[in-house]
Amino acid sequence: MTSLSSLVTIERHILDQQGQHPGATGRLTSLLYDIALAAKLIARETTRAGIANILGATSDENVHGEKQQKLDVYADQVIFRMNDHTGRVCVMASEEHDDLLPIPAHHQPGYYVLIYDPLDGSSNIDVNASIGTIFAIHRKITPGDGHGTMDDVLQPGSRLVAAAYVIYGSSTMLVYSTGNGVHGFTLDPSVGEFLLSHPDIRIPAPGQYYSVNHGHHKYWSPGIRHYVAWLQALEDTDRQPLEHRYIGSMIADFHRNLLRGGVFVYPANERRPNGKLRLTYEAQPLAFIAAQAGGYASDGIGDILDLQPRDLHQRVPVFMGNRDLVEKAEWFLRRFDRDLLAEYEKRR
Ligand code: P6P
Repeated sequence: MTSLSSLVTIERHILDQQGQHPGATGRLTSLLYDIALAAKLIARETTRAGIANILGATSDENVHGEKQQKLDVYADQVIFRMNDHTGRVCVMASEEHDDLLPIPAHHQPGYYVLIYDPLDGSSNIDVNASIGTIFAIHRKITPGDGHGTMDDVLQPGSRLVAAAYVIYGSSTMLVYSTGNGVHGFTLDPSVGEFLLSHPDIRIPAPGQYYSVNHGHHKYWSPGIRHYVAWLQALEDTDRQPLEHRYIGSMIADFHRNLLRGGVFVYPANERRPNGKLRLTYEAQPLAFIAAQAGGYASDGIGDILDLQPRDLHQRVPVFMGNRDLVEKAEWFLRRFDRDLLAEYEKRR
């Protein structure tokens, strides 16, 4: 029988965390609870995607020209509908929509900004690989208590109030931070509750894994090639190589590296001069979580949390994980890719 003292639900934990914020109003707590509820609804569909005829692609494409999978349309709609009427959010933005998602006119806008990637790695749905949802939460910074604007959304990651991701894998986990460490919860489907399973996650050192798509090698810059060779210890007789693990679903790769130590790398390359991953709803929230777990996230030049986003769907090169492994990437890029970095810096 599980002892009652060990049954910490996400609601209990968020409330306890809130207790550490004197003057907290409980609005963020309620917003995080709404996010956990949306995660449960999405988890229910991901675990039965094959049965619920929710597999496969729709006939539509998203703003990036990517075929929309039925499940990410469902996830996008669930998250919006769980938050559009609560009076806690002033504006939302989603990977699936070109523009902002305003709060419907008949609902009172709130104090927070919710930006999300409803189902990252959704191209893996049909092959049953782990996929994930990513959330970023900012405070409204524009004056007044009306609807939020793009200025409220395009804030540096250093101003994030909270970030979370959900991984739908062998079990469903929700990992979040409000700036007081990183905490993981595992969904107990028998009771429909997220229960604390990974308190105070710290990224272990030294990192064990590196995650990069070797199929892009021919498009890599000299700096990236030298960095990956270093990760593989190709020229070092006195150093062990890191293990290569790459699922092609960032949340799954990020989550393993967070728990076991390692670095996730999606660099700029010849075909993607700004990388593939988006700043506001992928890189920023994961950089926030990585930093809270004692790690670091860089675009190859500096801290991703310091970047001022220019566009909602702006892409950014990403190196996330153990600080020493990420800073090594910065070193190799400075050493071998000076001209490329100068060009990238103009677009940064
Ligand atoms: P590639 C999924 O489409 C995604 O955005 C991330 O989840 C994943 O890490 C990456 O793209 C995979 O991209 O180019 O290696 O197939």
